[in-house]
Formats: sequence, C-alpha cells, structure tokens
Amino acid sequence: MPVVWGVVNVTPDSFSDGGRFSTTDLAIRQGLSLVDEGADVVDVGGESTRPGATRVSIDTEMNRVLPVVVGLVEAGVTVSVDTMRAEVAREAVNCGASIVNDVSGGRSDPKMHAVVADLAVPYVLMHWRGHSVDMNDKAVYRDTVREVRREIEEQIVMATAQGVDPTLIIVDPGIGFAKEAKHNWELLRSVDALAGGQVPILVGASRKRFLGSLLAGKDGVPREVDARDTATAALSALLAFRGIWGLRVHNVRATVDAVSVARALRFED
Ligand code: PMM
Repeated sequence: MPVVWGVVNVTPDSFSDGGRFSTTDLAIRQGLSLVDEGADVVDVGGESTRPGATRVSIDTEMNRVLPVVVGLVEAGVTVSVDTMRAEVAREAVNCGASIVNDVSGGRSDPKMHAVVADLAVPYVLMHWRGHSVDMNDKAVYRDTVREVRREIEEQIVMATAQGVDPTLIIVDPGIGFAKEAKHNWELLRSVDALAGGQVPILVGASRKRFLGSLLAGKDGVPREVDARDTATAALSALLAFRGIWGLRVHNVRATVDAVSVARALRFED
C-alpha cells in the first residue's frame, strides 16, 4: 500500500494552503499533526509553484524551509525537501532531510543532479516543462502519456549520467504542471505506464485545479480549494487499489482512510 506524504508549504501564496503555515512554529506544528494523522513523510517547501507564481530568492527559500526541516527532524519525522535549487537541497539534507523532491526533475538547476548524486538520498524526479510564470502555455501535447514518459526518461538519463543512483529515483507525472485537466486525467489513467513499471511513482493531485473543475457547480464556477478533499481521497483510494507507490496530499487523514479502504478491498485480511 502507498506511502502517504503530507504537504507543508511554508509560503504566503501556495494555492492550497498558502499563508496558513507561513511561520516556522505553525509549519512545524502542521507537520507534526500530519504525522499524527498517519503521514509517512512530511514534504516541506518554501517556494510556491502555483500557475503564474514568480520565484522567491534563494535566501528567502532557505529561511523558510531550513528551520522547519530542523524542527521536524528533531521530532523524529522523515522529511522531504520540496525544492528546485541544488543548494537548498544540500542544506536541507545537511539539516536532516532524507529525500529531495524536485518538481523540475533537474531542469531548473543544472547543479541539482550532481548534488543529489553526492547526497545519495532518494530523489523525486517530476515531469516539468518550465517555471510557473508561463507553464500553462506549455500544456500542449499530441500524445500526452508518450511525451511525458519520454521527457521523464530523458531526465532519468541525465540524472544517472551525473551519478544519481537509479534505484533512488522516484518518478512523478507532475499533475497540474504544464497540464490541463484532460492531460492530468490521461496521465492518471495510465500512471503505471509512465516509468516502465519498475520505478516507484508518486502522485500529487491533492486539491488541484482539475478537481475544482471536475466538481464545478451548475454555474461553471470551480469548487473552492479546501472543498476538494473528498475527490482527492477518492482518487487516493483508486490509485492505492492500482498499486501506486506514493500519494502526496494536504489532508492526510482522508487519504490514510482511503488507503485503508483500498487495502481491505484488495487483500483479504
Ligand atoms: N505539486 C506541488 C508542489 N510540489 N511535488 C511533487 N512531487 N508532486 C506534485 O504534484 C507537487 C509537488 C504543487 O503545489 P502544492 O504543494 O500546493 O500541492
């Protein structure tokens, strides 16, 4: 059954929880409560990747992320650092983070793969086509699954050429990153085909825009962000049933419950 990653965004502007956990104390408390709810990993990020977002400085990102990593690691939590910057990844791992989650798959910072190779920690390599400021313009595919798979494979080749241990790579289809709703659904339908069946696959669909439009009212207005947790949990159950490796979510309790349902249905005991 999948590992469940709980999200802590130490940002004022993330789409799903922006501003709620923007101080160190609040963010640490949120991480601990996600662990209480059953999170296996807490993913700490200091840079919003919502469509249209502009980048923050490396100092701002470090100042947001590192104290939260330290606090959670001290409490015994398994921490992943959600960053596109090699230096932030390095510092976070030095502070005790044990996984690097790079939404750019190494496309944003040319030093990332070499640093991850040096750190020798698990590395989430996500499908990504460009920074948030104009990523929606890059949501153009003729054959979504084939193109995403090919672009992921290219990044895996680059990462391993830099010394990243292939057995430490976790692949992520990058739901919502340079993708419209139909692309997200195509990828979710074929998620097992994305990395040749051998590599662990993490999915981060929680509360994303395509769920808002799926659940739009009769007036066409998308469902608001924090009313998308039931749909997120339904997707968690279905992906767990199909054998996904990991689920990255905001509402951990709902996904842990969903995973329990999938487990009971799939296995007899
Ligand atoms: N999505 C967001 C941020 N980080 N990391 C991974 N591996 N996969 C994702 O889909 C992903 C991510 C988008 O914003 P959020 O933190 O509010 O979910």
